[in-house]
Amino acid sequence: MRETSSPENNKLLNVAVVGHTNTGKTSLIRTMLRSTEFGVIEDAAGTTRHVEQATIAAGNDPILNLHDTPGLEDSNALFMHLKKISSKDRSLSATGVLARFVSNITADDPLEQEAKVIRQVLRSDVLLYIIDVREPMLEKYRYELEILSKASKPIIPVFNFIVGHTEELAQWREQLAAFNIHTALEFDTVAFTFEAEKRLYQKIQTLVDAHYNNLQKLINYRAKIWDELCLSGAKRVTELIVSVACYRESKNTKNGTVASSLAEDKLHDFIRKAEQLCLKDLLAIYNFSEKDVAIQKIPVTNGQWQLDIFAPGILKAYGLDAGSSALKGAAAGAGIDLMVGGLSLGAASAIGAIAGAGWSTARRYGREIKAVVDGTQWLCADESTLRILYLRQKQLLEKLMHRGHAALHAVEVKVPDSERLPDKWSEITSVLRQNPAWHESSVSRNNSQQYQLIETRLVSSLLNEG
Ligand SMILES: Nc1nc2c(ncn2[C@@H]2O[C@H](COP(=O)(O)OP(=O)(O)OP(=O)(O)O)[C@@H](O)[C@H]2O)c(=O)[nH]1
Ligand SMILES: [Mg+2]
Repeated sequence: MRETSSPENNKLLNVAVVGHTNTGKTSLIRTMLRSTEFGVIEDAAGTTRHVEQATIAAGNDPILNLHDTPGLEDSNALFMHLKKISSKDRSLSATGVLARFVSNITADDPLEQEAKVIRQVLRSDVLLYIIDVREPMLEKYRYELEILSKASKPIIPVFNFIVGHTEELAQWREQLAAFNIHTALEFDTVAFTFEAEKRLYQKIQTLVDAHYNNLQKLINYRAKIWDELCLSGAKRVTELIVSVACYRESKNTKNGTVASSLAEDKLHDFIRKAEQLCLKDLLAIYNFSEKDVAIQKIPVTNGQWQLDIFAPGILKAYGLDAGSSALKGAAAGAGIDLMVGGLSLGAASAIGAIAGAGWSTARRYGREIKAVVDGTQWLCADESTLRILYLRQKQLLEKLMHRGHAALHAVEVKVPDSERLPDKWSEITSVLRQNPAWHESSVSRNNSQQYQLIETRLVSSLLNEG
């Protein structure tokens, strides 16, 4: 325990979120709260009219209060007003000038909105100053900074709207240095990463030492929640891959092509529905709204994938080479793969296999063997379908976890398919195909070592840990 770390009277840390109007103050608070319920967000100036408070907790322990404030609209007028106060009473300190301003303001004063902000600033321990980097550092921002620094509270500039604005960002950093502000955060509220949030708390830790331990508690708590969230997403996708790879649709070849295309339709239908359900679950797990989906450019409309998994252009859309040897032939449609444990069930060899097989083989492969005798075959999801299913969910997961944004400024590197797929992919899919009973969760499946290994491989590869 750090000596200095018990805040006076167990008072919560108070963080004021301030800045020019329409810079994303309310959006940042929503992101930090993981809630779309807080405040009102609009692409218009003066959306937030009053100071609003929300508390961030680590489980049941409240850690800090966030205070949303109205945007500063007329910093020039406020600056001049403060100057007047200080010239009238030269004995006032900078903070004293601010205090005098807020105590003398009347309800109908044109600076009443600004007074609400300054009142909260004076009551807070640290200020998050939100900047829309798309705007140059105009005079109004200089005034804002001059005014805020009078409060003698640590100021952490937070750069918002950073995506695609590297140059402007560099300019802002340079100009803030002139105000002796050398620490700032990049925090795109919509392209948010857990790392950025962690850095934000760590910055506050260095500036407000009395709250160090409490903030550490919050960081650890949030890290745990984040890991669990990532894991449940990856597990949900694994469940999808497994259920599809294990799935079989029987078709009776004796009834000819009609039965065959019916079986194919049924298989396609099953896969589409399974993917759809997984999408719905993932959006729910990550608490993604329609708007988030649009901002992250996820190719989903009304909760549905824009491109059907069996659409002709899908291989290309997911960067798969239709001419690659692994996919040749397989891409033509759902293939039949009845290689069972090295036991080929092609009609000719099946006869021999049955003749030579012992009781245990017959028990294990009984259904397959009977099926061959009956002329029943099974359709399984083919290689290209499984690959697309995997790659599409992996891409989706990355977007949902906002991982993709870490490399926003980098040119996208084309990674060969083989490296994007999990280690031993073919072995995984082949084992899954041979275990149709695994297509649903069961005690025996979940206790099987072979299954657990596959699950671990898929999960760690989805989380890029493989
Ligand atoms: N692309 C993008 N848009 C953002 C981001 N942050 C906020 N916005 C949008 O910017 C607009 C303003 O956001 P608000 O959170 O209402 O801004 P504010 O600073 O609270 O505004 P006032 O309360 O009016 O002072 C909204 O349309 C948001 O959706 C961001 O990081 N990236
Ligand atoms: Mg607001």
